Amino acid sequence: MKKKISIIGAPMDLGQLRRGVDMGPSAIRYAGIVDRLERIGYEVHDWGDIQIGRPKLVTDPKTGLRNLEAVVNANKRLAEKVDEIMENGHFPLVLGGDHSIAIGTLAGVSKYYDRLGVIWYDAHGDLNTVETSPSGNIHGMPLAASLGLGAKELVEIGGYSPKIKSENIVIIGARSLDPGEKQLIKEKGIKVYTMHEIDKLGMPRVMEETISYLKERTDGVHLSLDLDALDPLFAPGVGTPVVGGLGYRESNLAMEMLAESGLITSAEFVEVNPILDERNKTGILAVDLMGSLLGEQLL
Ligand code: EXY
Ligand code: MN
Ligand code: MN
Ligand code: MN
Repeated sequence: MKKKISIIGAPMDLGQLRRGVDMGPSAIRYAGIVDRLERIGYEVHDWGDIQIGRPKLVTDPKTGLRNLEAVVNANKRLAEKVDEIMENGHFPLVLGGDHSIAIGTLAGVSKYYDRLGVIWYDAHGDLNTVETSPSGNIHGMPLAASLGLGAKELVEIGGYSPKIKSENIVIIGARSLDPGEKQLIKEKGIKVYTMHEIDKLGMPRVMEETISYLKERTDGVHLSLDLDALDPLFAPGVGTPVVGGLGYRESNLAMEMLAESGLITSAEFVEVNPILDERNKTGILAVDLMGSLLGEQLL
């Protein structure tokens, strides 16, 4: 019987300031994700995109949060859809949109597990709260919100909190962390492989350690992959590029090792912005990584 994957797009650009990332889901579809997964042997259901709305862009005068209400409402809708996909027993593959959508994805997924793990593949920590955010952009807060930290409206999406525990998180690719995030990582003992550890240990060792670390303590693992984890040479189409990032093959190897491990139970690929891209290079890269994650063989 064919394994079933349900794709859903969240064309979200309200969690940050650069227009264009709302076209991420179409850029990924345009790069051929459905055919790619069918060719691997999956039965693919494309649920289309959730409604984001085109609200007036606002900043809360008290908290500095941008577009809070619209981001919350869209993530509630995403959580419901992802919940439905989980109930159908399909593998949820969520296409972003900026990284604020991870709040909705995790709200839809984590209730199906007792101890959900998360691999946060990202140049950033996305661990900011109202108090620590330098920007008020909610795409810099989803991991904190999913831990139960930050604005109540974000933390309570899906009707429960927290979604995940700090000991079940592994951040890979970090190279741009704010002071408040570094503080939180230390306080909570979150496992982080910055670019320094990755350079020193090599991706094979980082993935071996990550896989065994999560295997022994979780009953499902969500991959939240922000394309800005990769070096801008390979992924120019992202809103917050940071030089000195992960390589093309290095990231495909990471995905291939995750595929071999059988660990990943849901995934999202975020921050693809075709307006900032070169001929959909980042959309094509995202589809390559999804293929590797979902078992594409080179031989
Ligand atoms: N840490 C910075 C902030 O909170 O504004 C930048 C966050 C970028 C977030 C992108 C999605 O990874
Ligand atoms: Mn339900
Ligand atoms: Mn991110
Ligand atoms: Mn990022």
